[in-house]
Amino acid sequence: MLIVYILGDSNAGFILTHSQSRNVMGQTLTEQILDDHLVEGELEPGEEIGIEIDQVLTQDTTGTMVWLQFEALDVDEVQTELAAQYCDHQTYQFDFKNTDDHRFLRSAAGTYGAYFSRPGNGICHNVHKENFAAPGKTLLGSDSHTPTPGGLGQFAIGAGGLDISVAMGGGPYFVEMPEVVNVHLEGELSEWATAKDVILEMLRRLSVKGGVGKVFEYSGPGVETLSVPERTTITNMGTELGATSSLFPTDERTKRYLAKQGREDEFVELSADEDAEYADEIVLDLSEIEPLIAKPSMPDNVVPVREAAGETVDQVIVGSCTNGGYEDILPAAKMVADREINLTTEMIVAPGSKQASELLARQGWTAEMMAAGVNFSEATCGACIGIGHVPASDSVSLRTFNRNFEGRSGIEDDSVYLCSPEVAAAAALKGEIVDPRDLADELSGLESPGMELPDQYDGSKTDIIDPANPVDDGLVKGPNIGSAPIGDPLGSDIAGETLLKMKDNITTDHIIPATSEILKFRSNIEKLTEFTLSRVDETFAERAQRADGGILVAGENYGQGSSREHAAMCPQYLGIEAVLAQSFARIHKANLFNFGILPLAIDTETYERINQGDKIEVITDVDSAIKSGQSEFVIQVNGDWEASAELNASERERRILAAGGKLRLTKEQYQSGGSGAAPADDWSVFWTSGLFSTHR
Ligand code: MIC
Ligand code: SF4
Repeated sequence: MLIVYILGDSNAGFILTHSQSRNVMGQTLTEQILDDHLVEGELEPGEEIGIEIDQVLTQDTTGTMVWLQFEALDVDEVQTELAAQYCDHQTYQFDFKNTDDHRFLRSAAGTYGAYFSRPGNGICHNVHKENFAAPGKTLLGSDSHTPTPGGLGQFAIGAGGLDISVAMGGGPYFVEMPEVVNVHLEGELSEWATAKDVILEMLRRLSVKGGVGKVFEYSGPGVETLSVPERTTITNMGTELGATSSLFPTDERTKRYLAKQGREDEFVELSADEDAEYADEIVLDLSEIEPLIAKPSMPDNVVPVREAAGETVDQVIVGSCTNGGYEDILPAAKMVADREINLTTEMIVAPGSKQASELLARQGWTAEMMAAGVNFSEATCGACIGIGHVPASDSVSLRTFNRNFEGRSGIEDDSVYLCSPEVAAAAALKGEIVDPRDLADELSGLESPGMELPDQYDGSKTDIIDPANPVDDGLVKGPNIGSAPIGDPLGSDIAGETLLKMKDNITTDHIIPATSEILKFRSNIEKLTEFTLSRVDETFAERAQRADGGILVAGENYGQGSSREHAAMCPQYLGIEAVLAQSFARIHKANLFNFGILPLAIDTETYERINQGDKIEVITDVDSAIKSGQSEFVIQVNGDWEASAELNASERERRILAAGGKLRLTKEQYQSGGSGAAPADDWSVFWTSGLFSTHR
């Protein structure tokens, strides 16, 4: 295997050479696209592969760090075919810090060559789908719902910000080759059943851990019955299954969608080979899907709407990257038009993009909804992460969103349900949870609105700034914008107090909550760190600081949810050197490596025996075990009993860990001439290929 690394002009980024596409028979669509982009590894499930990234996206709350890291890498300009910076999460700009972040992002996009979508133009996934998502291309985004354009045949993955910076510099993205699961769709959705119910059914069957290490590839005759927006609702929420990505083949409907967006020339016909082999198959008969709802406070807590019926509803919100499109709001609009929202229920529509708002306004639907008692928000993530429309205490909120993690709405002990726009609108009319089929029996003239796309998505494009015409003169940083922290190498000894023992399914919203009060510090790590794990234990950050670090212990699926690398960066800043968990969520585990924290897997018995406050010492020599490829580590608890813990890491991840994180390692490699030459120690022999030098 010939290894080639091509170094461009000074600071011009990493230039990849492609592997030859292998002549393998019977590939899934995932394998076809990955094979086309493969620069390292083999397409063997569980093996680490490196792929070339065509497009990247980033958003306001992860983007500031992405650009600060890009600046630290000292690369002159973006190397991917396309990069796009969106401002979508905190668009109300409650604090000058948010506005400063947005101005910095605009200046960085212009300086380095990315499209800039202005605050209020919409949620990254919606605006990307409308303007840039392209079948057959790879997309990496610093947001966990990046897989959304899988609904139009793009292979898209969510990752931590540092992975985005490196990909923008031209480096490959490394990920464990997922197992590809075939989701065979049969039949057609019946009246009142929607794409949201399809993905809720998947969550009901598989749980929030059911997709870890997997790609869900949809196939079968049911596919052509679903429009592109319906497909993207499904791929968007594949993230809640823990999946690496979700993917649909492309067809006439994909072509028509792209044509309506004025991008027909980007259509490519894609499908799995007929003799493709899948790791597993799930059969879903669309005609059997009924209206479903996820009860508080996990997206997999799914029951038929009829089982939850009768619960009083105080608030209803239609929006988010899952169901905030024109096609999602229109059914709700048709249902409430000429009717009145229940007087003790508030209904808010938060469009996913300005394109959606503009079309609905031009067609008169906004006025119809307003007349019915609906409030309108700008196109933003907002309420999805507790920014605005925080539910009242002891109240029920029904949302068309994808996540209902406890406290995410902005109030602890919240009661947030997830459902389709149809179920949401039905609840707003009746003031309680009701299956829309039953409401249709009660209200004369209430008919299933179905799915309707506009003739043309002819919204304005005034809110996207082309990098060819930047509007700022260099980077503009306000006083709250710090710098990208660069970690120190892990030593040989790790020991400390178990500062927190946590349960299963701890989300990144627990580790570094979003909400407006905290989000404004995303580019100021010192300040942000004060909020670390505050949702689990308010005293944590202070205790960690006093103890000068320590160890975290958790159950299954630690770090599920968001891609926010701050959930690793802040613990590292507090001196946390190891997390012992029964299992880790994919993006978060990669972020722990990227920020030099040792993720060790422990079994149930060990988890149960450890108590908060216990002193844990990793008695294995950490540095040499990482470097020698050893996976078994021994921990000693309270100097009393021992247990084994496992480091499940690729060679590349071990190297990142040993170096003190990915930013330090990448900088060293890139600045040492980009030759990929490993540092001059004995270990270098082991790493002959280097991080960016391995191309087949
Ligand atoms: C989320 O839905 O949790 C977010 C906010 O979009 C995050 C990104 C972030 O934390 O900034 C995500 O999904 O990755
Ligand atoms: Fe925004 Fe919510 Fe989607 Fe995250 S899940 S991108 S916060 S709308």
